[in-house]
Amino acid sequence: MSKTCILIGAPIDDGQKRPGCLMGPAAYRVAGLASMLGELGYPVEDRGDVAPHAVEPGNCANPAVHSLDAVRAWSASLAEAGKAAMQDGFPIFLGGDHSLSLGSVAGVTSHAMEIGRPQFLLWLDAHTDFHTPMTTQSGNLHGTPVAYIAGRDGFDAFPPFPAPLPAENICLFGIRSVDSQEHAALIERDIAIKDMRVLDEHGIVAPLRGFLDRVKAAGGMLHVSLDVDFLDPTIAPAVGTTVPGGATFREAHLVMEMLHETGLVTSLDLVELNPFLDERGRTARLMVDLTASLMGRKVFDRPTRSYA
Ligand code: B3U
Ligand code: MN
Ligand code: MN
Repeated sequence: MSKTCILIGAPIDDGQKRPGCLMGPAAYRVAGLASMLGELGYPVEDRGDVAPHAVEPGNCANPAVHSLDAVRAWSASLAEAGKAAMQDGFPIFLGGDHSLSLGSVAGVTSHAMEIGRPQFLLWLDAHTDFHTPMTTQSGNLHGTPVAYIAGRDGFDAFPPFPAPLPAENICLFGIRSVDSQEHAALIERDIAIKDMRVLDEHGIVAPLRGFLDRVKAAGGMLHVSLDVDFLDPTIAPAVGTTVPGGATFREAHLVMEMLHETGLVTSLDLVELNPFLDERGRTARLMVDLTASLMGRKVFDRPTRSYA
């Protein structure tokens, strides 16, 4: 029996300045995410949109940071929803901007900690999202979750991340935009950075397989965080921070198919979709189709013989 897919709407757009991401969960529902999962044979439970928790006001010494309390409030509720969903099935967080991962990854990691398994993270993104609230210049907290998850200092306004992930458990994939403060912090660490220079030379298969082999050998749980801007803007225009030179349609599907074949993925974020910027729903539909590949949709099943 397949795991139940648990849909968790996270209509948050406080982690950046352009309005619209809060329509993301609705767009995924309209694009047929639940029926696609049902057709693949998964029971689906849509838990609706999470509401942000009430939190005491916090503060941050960096005056550029905006919407701190809103993001803290969302993080608290998403961490709780994520942890609960891990006990019941396979959570899919429907964003919302990438600041939602401050909560979603905290929640799934608490669960992994409780059951005594190591948590791994695959970050599919044009950006490294490795700022802290103290280093960000844009003040957009969607640029910070990887730093939080890796246990960087500077997150005093947030609860301590449950069991920060060691560098070897993180892979940033598709990277092509890094700020100097992020670069300085990353260069000191052993986080795998599969930037476009690496992917142009080696393709996506070997670098991805290298990381997945590590997850497998460690008996890890794998959270995948898919930012729309991982994809090339010509195929996925509905995102506020387009960066040219992203993953092609075929590369992106292949990444997802490989992830499915390993059977290692235990939770998923779909983030940064801004339906207001979309063209007749094509980006929302592509994200649903990529999720279908991740969950096992394929052209041919090849149980016994190769068609090579
Ligand atoms: N690093 C820049 C840009 C950025 C990060 N994540 C996104 N954009 N989506 C910043 O604002 O932190
Ligand atoms: Mn991102
Ligand atoms: Mn990004």
